[in-house]
Amino acid sequence: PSWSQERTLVAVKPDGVQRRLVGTVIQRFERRGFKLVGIKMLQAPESILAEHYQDLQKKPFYPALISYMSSGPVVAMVWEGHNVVHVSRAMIGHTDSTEAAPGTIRGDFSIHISRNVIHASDSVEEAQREIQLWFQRSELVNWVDSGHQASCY
Ligand code: DGI
Repeated sequence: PSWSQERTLVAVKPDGVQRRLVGTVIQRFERRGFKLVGIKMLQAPESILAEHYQDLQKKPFYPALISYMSSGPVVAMVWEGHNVVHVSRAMIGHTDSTEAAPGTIRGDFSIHISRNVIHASDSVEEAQREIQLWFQRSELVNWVDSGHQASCY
C-alpha cells in the first residue's frame, strides 16, 4: 500500500479544556493510529485567531466566535499520518453539533455549534497554513515510529 505522511492542526477549544476533554481527544487520535508531532497550551492571541478564522470575518457570529476562542486556553496539536486531514474531519464530526453523528467527538460531547469542543483543518492546504500559523518549525518533533504500536506501518 502507499502511505501519505500528511499533517493537520487539531485544537481543543476553550470549552473542551474547561470540560477536561483534552485527554479524551488525545486518546482518540492515538488509538486511531496517528502520531503526535507537536502540542502546546496557549491563550490564543487575537492576531492568531483573526488569521485562523480569516474566511469568517464577515459572518454575523464572528465576534462571538473570537470572544469564545479567547475565553480560555486552547490546546493546539499537530497530528501526522495517512490521510490525517480527511480522517480527522470524520473523527470530529459535523460543524453543527446537532448534526454530528454519535461516535464523533462533537457528536459525543457537544450539543451546540457555538461550543463544539474541537477544531481540525478541513483541507491539506488549510492544514499547512494553520500549522505555520500556530507553530514554529522548531516546536514540531520529527520522531521515528519504531513500529511497536502501529504494527500495520
Ligand atoms: O471547520 P469547522 O470548525 O467545522 O467550521 P467553520 O470553519 O465553518 O467554522 C468555524 C467555527 O465557527 C465553527 O467550529 C463554529 C463556528 N460557527 C460556524 N458556523 C456558525 C458558527 N457559530 C455560530 N454561532 N453559528 C454559525 O452558524
